[in-house]
Amino acid sequence: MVSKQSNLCVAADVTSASRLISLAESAGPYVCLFKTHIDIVEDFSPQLIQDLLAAAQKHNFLLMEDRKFADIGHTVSLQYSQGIHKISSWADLVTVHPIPGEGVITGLKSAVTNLHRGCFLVVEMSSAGNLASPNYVASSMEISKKHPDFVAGIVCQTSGTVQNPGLLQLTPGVSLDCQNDGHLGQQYNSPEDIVMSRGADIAVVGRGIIQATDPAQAAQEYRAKLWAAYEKRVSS
Ligand code: 6AU
Repeated sequence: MVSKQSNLCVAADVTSASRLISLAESAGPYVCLFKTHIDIVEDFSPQLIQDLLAAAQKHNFLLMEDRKFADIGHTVSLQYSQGIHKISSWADLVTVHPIPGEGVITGLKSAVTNLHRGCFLVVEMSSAGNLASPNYVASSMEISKKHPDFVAGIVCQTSGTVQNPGLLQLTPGVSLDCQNDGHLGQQYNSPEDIVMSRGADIAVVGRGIIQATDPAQAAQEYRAKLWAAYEKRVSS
């Protein structure tokens, strides 16, 4: 983040391998994290993973697979390491719903004994009407404390949810142009609000970049605004 002066994570929600790699090449220089939903890629192949890893190395970003694991420990350990995507073999980071309890984390950890891997716990969502109650958030934060060797951060919306300075706050729902996406439920804030008022360390931008006419230029613009807000917050 510091060397690239970037607290931008791009949400690369695209359905073809060529678009995914093209985004990694165009937005890659401006992001610290490249977030995938690998199960929406229609022409997935192991070669795509090799190409993503090469882009990650070339442009110095980490790969996050937004799998949102949410099952019992045994099942998530298989979902993480097996099947056609073999997520644990390439994704530096994954997302996890704490709804099953601590076993979801011990299950994931059991699949990656020798790899340098981590997760982000999704404790609050950006969507309208989401079910994260204050009790759910508090209990989820308790779980996060038990696994500092694997929980790298928290996906949440509110400043103050993350009080442990050892955890990064990742916050989606960021747009320069829109306040929502209609009946689909997403809710957006500006880059300044997300960092200054909502406490994001890293901000997730999807359609604001990937649907822009020039994704590289949009990524540059979001990076500059988000980093300026971050520097302002940490120096105030
Ligand atoms: O900017 P968008 O709305 O095009 O994309 C937002 C991205 C999507 C969602 O799957 C993801 O952020 N997301 C998450 C994550 C990161 O876990 C949590 C959440 O509460 N809201 C949300 O939109 O790839």
